[in-house]
Amino acid sequence: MLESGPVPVQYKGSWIHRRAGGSAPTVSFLFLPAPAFRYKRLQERDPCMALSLYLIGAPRSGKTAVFEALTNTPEGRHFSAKGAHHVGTVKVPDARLAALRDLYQPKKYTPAEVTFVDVALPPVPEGRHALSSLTALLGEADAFVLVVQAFGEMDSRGKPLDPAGQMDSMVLELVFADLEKVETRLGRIEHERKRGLKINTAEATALEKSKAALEAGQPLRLVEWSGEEEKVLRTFQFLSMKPALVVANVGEGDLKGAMLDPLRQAAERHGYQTLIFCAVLEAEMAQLDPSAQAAFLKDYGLDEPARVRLIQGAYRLLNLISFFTVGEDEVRAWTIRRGTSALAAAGKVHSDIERGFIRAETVASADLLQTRLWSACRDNATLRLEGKTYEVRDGDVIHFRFNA
Ligand SMILES: Nc1nc2c(ncn2[C@@H]2O[C@H](COP(=O)(O)OP(=O)(O)OP(=O)(O)O)[C@@H](O)[C@H]2O)c(=O)[nH]1
Ligand SMILES: [Mg+2]
Repeated sequence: MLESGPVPVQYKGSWIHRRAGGSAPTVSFLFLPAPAFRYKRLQERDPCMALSLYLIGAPRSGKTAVFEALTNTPEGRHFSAKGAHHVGTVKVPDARLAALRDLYQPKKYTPAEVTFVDVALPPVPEGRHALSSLTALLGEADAFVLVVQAFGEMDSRGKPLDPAGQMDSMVLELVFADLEKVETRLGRIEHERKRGLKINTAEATALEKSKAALEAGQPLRLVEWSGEEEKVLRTFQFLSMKPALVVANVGEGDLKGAMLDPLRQAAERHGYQTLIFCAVLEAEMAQLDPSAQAAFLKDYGLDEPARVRLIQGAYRLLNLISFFTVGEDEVRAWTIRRGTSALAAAGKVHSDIERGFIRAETVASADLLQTRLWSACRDNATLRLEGKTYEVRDGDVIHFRFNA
C-alpha cells in the first residue's frame, strides 16, 4: 500500500501533490500531478470515499428541514459543521447488503456513505449574487440537490408561490457564479497576453465559448463540448456543469405533488429529475423503527422513504453502482462508476490487490442470497472467474484472488 513519491492531498477542492516529507502548505506544493493522478482528477472527484450532495435553494425553501429528514435517522449520523453549513454523513440504505450481513453475520458491517451539506446562504450585498462567495465550497459537490419550496402559499419574500420560477432562479445563480469566474480568468489571460506571456489558447477558447453560453443564461452542462474543451473546463469545477436533482418540498396535503407540473417541466428542460419530498413528514418518519416506518408509509400511500429515493436517484444521476465484498470479518459496499473494470475495482479495495490481481471470483448478490452458500454458487455455475477487463455490475459480490 505504501507508495513513495509525492503525496496527493486535497486542498480547497483541488488535488495537489505535496513533496513527501513536506508538511506546511507553502511553496513546497507542486501543482503538477503525475499523469495517472491527473487522469483521475479529470474523472471528477472519486466518489468512493463518500458521495457528497450539496443542498441549495432559495431562502426558507426548507433546506434545513430536508437536511434533517435526510440525516437524522435511527441508525445515527455523523454530524459536523463547515462554518455556518451543516454537514451530515449517512449510510446508504441497500437491502442487498443488509441481506448479505444477515447471511454472514460479520464482525464489521460497512455500507457506503453519502454526505449531505446544508448550505447556508450568506446575506447578499447589493449587486452581488447569492452564490458568488460560495464557489470554492460548492465546487466540492459531486452534485446539487436543488430544494424548491412547494408548501404553503407564499414564498419568503411574500410573493405567491412559484416553484418553477424558484428553480429557474437558482439555476441562474449557478450560471452567474460561473460567469464571474470565467470573466476573472479571462481577465487574467488578457493581462498575460498583454505582457507577452504564452497563452494556453485551448483554455482561452473554451472560456470564451463558456462566456457566450453563460451570458445567454445557459448552464454549461447543457452546452456541447469537445473532449478537449471538457478537459480544460473540468479543472474549474464550474457549478452549472454539475449534475443536480430537484427536490420539491411539498406540504403534508399534497404528497403527490399534484400542482407541480410546471416545476417538472421546467426541471426537465434543464435535464433534472424532480423528487417529491415532504420534509416535515420524512423527518417524523426517519425517527421510527423499520416496522413502524412501513406502517407509516402505508398510511400515507407511499412506497419508500424519500430519503431512499433521493440517494438512489443520486447514484443513477452520477452513474454510480455498488459491488460488495463479504466474509466473516467484514461485509462491505464499494461505490464505483458504471463501466469500472474488475482491475480498477480491485484497486478500490487495496492497491496491493490491484497490483497482484489474478482473477475476480464474481457472483450476483441475488444468486448468492438464493443459494446462501459460496460453494453452491460455484456448483451451479452462477459464480464466475472474471479477468482484469470484466466490467463490474451493480450488486456483484466479488472475491479477488491476488498474489501478495
Ligand atoms: N408546512 C411545511 N412547512 C415547512 C416544510 N419544510 C419546511 N417548512 C417550514 O419552512 C420554514 C423554513 O424551513 P427551513 O428548513 O429552515 O428552510 P431553509 O431553506 O433552511 O431556510 P434558510 O436556511 O433560512 O434559508 C420553517 O419554518 C419550516 O418549519 C414542509 O414540508 N411543510
Ligand atoms: Mg437553513
